[in-house]
Amino acid sequence: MKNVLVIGSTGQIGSELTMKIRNMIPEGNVVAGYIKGAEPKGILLESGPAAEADVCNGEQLLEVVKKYKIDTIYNLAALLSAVAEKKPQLAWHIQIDGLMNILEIARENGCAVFTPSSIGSFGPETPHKDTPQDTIQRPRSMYGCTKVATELLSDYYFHKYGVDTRSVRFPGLISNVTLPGGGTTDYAVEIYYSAVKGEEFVCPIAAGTFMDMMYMPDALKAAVDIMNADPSRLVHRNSFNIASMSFDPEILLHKIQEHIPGFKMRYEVDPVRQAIADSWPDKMDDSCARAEWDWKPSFDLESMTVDMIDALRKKLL
Ligand code: AKB
Repeated sequence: MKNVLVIGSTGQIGSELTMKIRNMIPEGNVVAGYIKGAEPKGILLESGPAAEADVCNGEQLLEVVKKYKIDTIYNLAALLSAVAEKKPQLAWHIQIDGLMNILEIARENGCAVFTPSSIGSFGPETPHKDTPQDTIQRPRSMYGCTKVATELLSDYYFHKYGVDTRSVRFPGLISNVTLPGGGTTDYAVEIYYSAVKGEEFVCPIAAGTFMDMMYMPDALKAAVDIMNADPSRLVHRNSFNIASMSFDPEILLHKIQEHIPGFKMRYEVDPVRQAIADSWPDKMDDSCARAEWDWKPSFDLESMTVDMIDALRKKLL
């Protein structure tokens, strides 16, 4: 990995991943790819090259790949689960037509490709406890359909053309830098903002709904480590289960209350998000990632909560 294009560099994952990779390979071109209306600003703009790189515009992508001699593409363009339910055709267009553009360019230009999958690639028939690496994937959301297709297409390009595609199934990601937009797991980020601001939190997900979650530093580490992994050890490619913590809104509330005692929450369940959440795993088994590329998270709920509250106090107060 030397010259890297991060597509979706101003999004929740991209904004932090671009900076992490720039710090890792200061001698390389790490291009912050963006679409009109989501241009990079501040340190993201100042610390390296930036280029318009719309997944739906193959010619534009090819120009960027050639100009910066890109060898690795992080494809983070996506509509998250709740938004994708409102705009299913657009979600398919970005997530699958866009992916095809990237895979073709990767095939012709020898690039490795990371396109994340998600807990959203599973569905109601999937075993919800200790969800195995290889299991039933019959999601009922458009987001889930695009994630299963992403896994299949990425593996297809590896087996048929030798394109070096690898990825992970991200849990809900929690960070204090850039907010997510339109996901089912967003509540687990927004709750920290309310707690630090001293506001009551209105939770759209019902008590008792367990989902896998992960702190952003671990997610970034996974995204980098899988692309640097020794390929001879990889039995799987697209995509690996990775896990670090699983909780429901009550557990999260009580954890935050240990640090901010007066914090209050009430429920106003959003039926769209709740139906999606009910179909997702409670907790994935990530033993294949541990065995094949030494995946190991650093944060648990307690250490993440301490860090989130500290960072948001500095940012918001
Ligand atoms: C979402 O909630 O849509 C995402 C995800 C789990 O993929 N955060």
